[in-house]
Amino acid sequence: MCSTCGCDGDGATIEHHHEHPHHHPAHSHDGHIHSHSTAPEAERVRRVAVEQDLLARNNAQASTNRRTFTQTGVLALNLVSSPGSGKTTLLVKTIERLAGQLPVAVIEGDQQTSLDAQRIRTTGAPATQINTGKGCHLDATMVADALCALPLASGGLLLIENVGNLVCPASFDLGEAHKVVVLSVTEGEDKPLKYPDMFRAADLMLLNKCDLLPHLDFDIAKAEAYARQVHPAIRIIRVSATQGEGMDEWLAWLQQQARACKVVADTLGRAAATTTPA
Ligand SMILES: Nc1nc2c(ncn2[C@@H]2O[C@H](COP(=O)(O)OP(=O)(O)O)[C@@H](O)[C@H]2O)c(=O)[nH]1
Ligand SMILES: [Mg+2]
Repeated sequence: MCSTCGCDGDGATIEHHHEHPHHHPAHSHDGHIHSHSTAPEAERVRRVAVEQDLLARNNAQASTNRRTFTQTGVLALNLVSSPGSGKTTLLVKTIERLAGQLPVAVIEGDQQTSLDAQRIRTTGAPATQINTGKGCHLDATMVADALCALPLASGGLLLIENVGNLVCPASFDLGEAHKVVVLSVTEGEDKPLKYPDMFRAADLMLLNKCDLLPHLDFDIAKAEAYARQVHPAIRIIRVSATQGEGMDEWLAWLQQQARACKVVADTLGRAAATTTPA
């Protein structure tokens, strides 16, 4: 069960391309977590302990993932948003624009279907789909398992599209360098205030579908102010995945972050080489 909402993630399957989907029990979410105030105190304490254990185990696996990314020199990003904000569209356009410049691999998270992984594969990029079943977020073990089937190139990108949900994915570290929250202008300005954990957890907010602004009653300055109210240091880029606005700034940010990851990996590699006895 998810420690945040009590949803059941036990039925997750990972579809490796060219393979049949298989049941994936390794990351079982055990425990039964609800936060009803009427639960007896002992039961409440037990549930809090289970919840803490669940998050501790996730954090341990996330650290292992992060070490892998750091040593390999891969920039791993966790894209989070509500359903339909344009994550997959953004990923497809991003991969197309980066062709020949940066190697990109993608992990797709949805409760059901491989539709998004199929959309990514049309670009030629390798993609692995994770279906979380009743689960509402990806966890670090799902990502570790999905990595087995994905090529990670030094200096390249691993883009992880999380399950559409502005709540639970905020609590689950996948080992990413940054969470990137996508908010589309059709969702209302108030979402950063209503879901502050997510906007606090993200280092970058992509404000998508800006091409629709002339048709909407959406106060973009207010949306940005709300995001900064909950996370003063959050970086914001206004984009339109379909029309291209802001994509240059987003791509420049990606390139800069990817270069920084490669520099760290190269430095670690040289340090390891000089300390290894001949
Ligand atoms: N007008 C407009 N529509 C967009 C934009 N980005 C995505 N969409 C549309 O929004 C819908 C949901 O997009 P999708 O990428 O599937 O969202 P996801 O659920 O976050 O992966 C699709 O119909 C897209 O064509 C955008 O920048 N502008
Ligand atoms: Mg999608």
